[in-house]
Amino acid sequence: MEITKAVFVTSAVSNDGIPNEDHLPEFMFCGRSNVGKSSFINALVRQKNLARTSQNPGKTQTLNIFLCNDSFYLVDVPGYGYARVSKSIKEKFGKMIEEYVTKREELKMTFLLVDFRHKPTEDDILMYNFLKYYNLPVTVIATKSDKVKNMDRKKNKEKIKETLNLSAEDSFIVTSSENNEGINLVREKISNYL
Ligand SMILES: Nc1nc2c(ncn2[C@@H]2O[C@H](COP(=O)(O)OP(=O)(O)OP(=O)(O)O)[C@@H](O)[C@H]2O)c(=O)[nH]1
Ligand SMILES: [Mg+2]
Repeated sequence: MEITKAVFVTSAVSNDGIPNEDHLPEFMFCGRSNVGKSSFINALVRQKNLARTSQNPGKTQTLNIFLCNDSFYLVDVPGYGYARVSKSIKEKFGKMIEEYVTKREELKMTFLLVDFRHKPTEDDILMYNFLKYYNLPVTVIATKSDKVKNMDRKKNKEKIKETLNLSAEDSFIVTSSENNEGINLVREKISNYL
């Protein structure tokens, strides 16, 4: 599947702010701050600046909704694990994502982004278990593969799967928004669902 049309719809701070009267399926991209969620969405839709990205963590601060091919939504959410965000903001982000994940019937599949260079953090493990608890299909996306040496790929892959205790039914895809590795596999995941 190609995403031939992708438009920003709105930013929301709660489920009520997301218009979806047609009940189109929604796909969420979550993960640590700076892991590359917004860049990944841009790679997926082949647009440079649809989702706003930054070198500094903490860029995305709301649920950002993009309508694709007039038939489904991609949802970009604030990252977690960013030390310099105040406690009250962290709680606000946490509540926003929790409400979205637990109450949103249109949310059909989730993508958990982790950095391919590093062992998943405690927050990553919590997020993965949280999504599993709500019976949401999870695809783990390892990001920034362009920064990983060939000789380290196998080792890093195993480390991530093992640390998250990845279930057999969940997919794991190595990707790069720089050179587009794996991006097609994620488009396929979405089109298989559709
Ligand atoms: N080399 C490389 N850099 C990447 C890749 N994906 C993202 N980046 C860089 O990582 C930084 C963070 O990217 P974002 O997409 O803004 O990250 P985010 O997860 O949306 O961050 P928050 O909105 O703060 O939660 C930017 O400097 C991107 O250019 C990748 O695949 N390869
Ligand atoms: Mg972002």
